[in-house]
Amino acid sequence: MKRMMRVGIIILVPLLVLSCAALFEFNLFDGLDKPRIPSAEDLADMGTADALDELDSLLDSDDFVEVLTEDPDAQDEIIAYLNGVEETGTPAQQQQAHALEAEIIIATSPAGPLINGFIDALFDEAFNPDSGGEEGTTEALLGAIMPDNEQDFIAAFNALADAGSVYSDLNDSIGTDGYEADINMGDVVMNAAIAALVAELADPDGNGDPSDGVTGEQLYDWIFEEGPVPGNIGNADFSTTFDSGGPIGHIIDAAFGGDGFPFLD
Ligand SMILES: [Ca+2]
Repeated sequence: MKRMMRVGIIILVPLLVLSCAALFEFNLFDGLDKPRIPSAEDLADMGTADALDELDSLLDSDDFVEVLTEDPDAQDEIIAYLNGVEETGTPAQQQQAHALEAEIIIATSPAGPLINGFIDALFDEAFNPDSGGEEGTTEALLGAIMPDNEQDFIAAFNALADAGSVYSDLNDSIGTDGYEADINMGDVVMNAAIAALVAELADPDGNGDPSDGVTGEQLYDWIFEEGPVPGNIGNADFSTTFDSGGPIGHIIDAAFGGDGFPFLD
């Protein structure tokens, strides 16, 4: 009996230590790993230039984006801070703030995974028509990247339409002051292009009033539920979306050195 107890303890103690360690590790690193979201006060204390750079580097972290996605109040606080910089910053800071605002809107919505899926699919052999596979079709590509439920689809559509309007402001700022910001335009231009297409659907005349546009609900019904063709779809005109005078013309020029969108020649 005594021996059994000893064997039991020999087995039990390491187990306990291990489970405590696991518990400890779990609690400790769960708390530590989660990136802290800076408050508006933190950002103000840093000074504008450092605050913008800090947000830029935080947004490169998937963990940060995940934490921020779960905290709409923190998103609002950061976006309000960026809106302030868009009003009062130097031209370079205004441009960086616009780019960060649009990035936050997209990354914290289902549009973020959608765009990442789209970019992955572009480089995926399975969706390359030249590879001759059955999957090399627009339907397969859309099927792979489109949010498959109505709520996510509409949230992605609305986020892209909102971001499209912010990119249009960025575009105007570049048009007025020249391209000043220290931001990666290669990253910006892909998001801006997709957002501009959705914004054209959502608000064709770009006046901020969506009553002349198509809603995410109508689009989802039409594509997935065999609903009617959205009444305003004819108002959208994509023929000039990527032109130099279009909503992101200056962004495209800044990204590609004034040569226009290289894929559209
Ligand atoms: Ca409108």
